[in-house]
Amino acid sequence: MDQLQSTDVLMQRYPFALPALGYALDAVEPAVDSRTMSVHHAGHHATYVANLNRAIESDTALHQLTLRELLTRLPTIPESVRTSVRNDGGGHANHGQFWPLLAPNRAAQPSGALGQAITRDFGSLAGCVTALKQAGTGQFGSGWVWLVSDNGKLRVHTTSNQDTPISERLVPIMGVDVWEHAYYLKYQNKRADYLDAVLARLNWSAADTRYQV
Ligand code: MN3
Repeated sequence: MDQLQSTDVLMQRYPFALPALGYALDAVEPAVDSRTMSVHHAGHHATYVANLNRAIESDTALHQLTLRELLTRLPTIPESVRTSVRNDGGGHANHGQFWPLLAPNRAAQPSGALGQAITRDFGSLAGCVTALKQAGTGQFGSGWVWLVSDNGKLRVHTTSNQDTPISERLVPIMGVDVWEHAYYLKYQNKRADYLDAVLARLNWSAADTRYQV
């Protein structure tokens, strides 16, 4: 498996590669069970990468663009591949930022500038987590719940399917997958229980590095 770090995926160019998880499949038990982790990473995420590569294989002009550039220039992408870039490219970007958030040996709280901004914009980390849970539970159908920076101000945001805040010129600080494939094997329909478990064990040091004042 490619040993790229997950955080590097936005800088990748064609051919795109699945990043290593960076930890064992059972490292996030019990919040995320090893079977879900395996299917999600080697199944779903790998499929987004393969489909993105297949979609733009014959369009060599697009090979010059990083994943970030593809996703911030969606309106300029040829119509024949735009949907795949949006869905499969978005899936690659979104999952690439998700795995480091679950990394073991975690920082249980944000520090530095991000910690201060969360206190400023939500009152406390608990207030932020409550808002994330509420939005994630309320997202209808498949999607993601995000903490984004909108010109430095933090807010909770949701996207449908594999749409990514990057395409809306927002800076994703952290995003949690609320597709059923992220939790159904263990939690069935209980998305709120999955969100409780995952939001309580985020590795905030992965998010700290994404917040630039
Ligand atoms: Mn997923």
